[in-house]
Amino acid sequence: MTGPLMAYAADQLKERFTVHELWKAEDKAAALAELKDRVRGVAGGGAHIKIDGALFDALPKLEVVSNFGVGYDNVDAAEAGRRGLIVTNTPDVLTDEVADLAIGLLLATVRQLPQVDRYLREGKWLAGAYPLTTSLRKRKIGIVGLGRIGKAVAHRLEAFGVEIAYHGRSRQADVAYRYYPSLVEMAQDVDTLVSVAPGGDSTYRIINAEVLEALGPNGIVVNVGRGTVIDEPALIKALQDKTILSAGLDVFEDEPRVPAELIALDHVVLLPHVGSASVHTREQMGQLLVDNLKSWFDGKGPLTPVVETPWKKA
Ligand code: A2R
Repeated sequence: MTGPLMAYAADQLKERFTVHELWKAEDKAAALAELKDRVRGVAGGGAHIKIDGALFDALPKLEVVSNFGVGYDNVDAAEAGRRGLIVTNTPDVLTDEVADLAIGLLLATVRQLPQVDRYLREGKWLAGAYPLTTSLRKRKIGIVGLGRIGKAVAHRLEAFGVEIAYHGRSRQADVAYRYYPSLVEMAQDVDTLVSVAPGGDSTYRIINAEVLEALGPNGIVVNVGRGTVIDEPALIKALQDKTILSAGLDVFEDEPRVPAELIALDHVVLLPHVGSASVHTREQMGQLLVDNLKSWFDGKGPLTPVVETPWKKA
């Protein structure tokens, strides 16, 4: 294990395997040298230790990396693929939970729910009603990354009667929403962006100053994918000078460190990366992490390999 995992998953791993807890070692290089010829699987989670070529070099007997989470930008999966290693993630089991959270965060941002709650607690209601807010009515929503979670968000949004468009590298065959190959062009036509795109080089800061400018003064950005997808300094500036209206963020570039400039802005809603963080869904994710490793070491192949390390049964 490269980082702490919930007991639900860790206990199952310890029942079946000999588990070494790398993040607890004070001298990680020495711990790795000692484990060199014994480690065949890695259970990864969070950003504690980068799972990359250097780790693969240190563990020559490694066969499989089972990642906790659908996003695996903490793993160099392309390098794993080149070396014939398998990487697995935890897709599908968290889709509905993250989509629910995205809708909650969107509504919280539009109707300022945390701010309104604070208003009541601070006794301000006694002096008068909370100022009127913006509305979800008549909003046009552009989804960045219409994958499993993006589609679940869109499906929920249909019930709200808002217009839906999306941007990604390719058109999705199974939906009728308007597709924009250009993110800037979509931002020009919508007033709300919901980002559910993965991290990594290809999405690094694609929601940049130009996109925020195109979104305009009524613009709202919601991000439940990865913090690196937004140019955070550009977002802060756009919020400070009112280039856009507001933002609802569950993910940040350098978690758990959130820029003080964002925290200082009262009109944004900030969550500590809780998209999938319910007991139910985290247990499902933990189970899939465990089941991938069990399946692999039972000789049955991985259950959910990532695209960079496809699996073909021999
Ligand atoms: O680009 P496409 O057509 O392959 O669509 C994928 C989109 N995507 C991108 N969109 C714009 N620019 C890119 N460079 C780019 N790379 C990928 O993101 C696809 O529609 C979507 C990802 O969907 P799934 O792979 O089905 O992932 P899922 O389960 O929806 O999770 C999305 C992300 C995770 O990677 C975590 O970062 C987070 O949500 O939890």
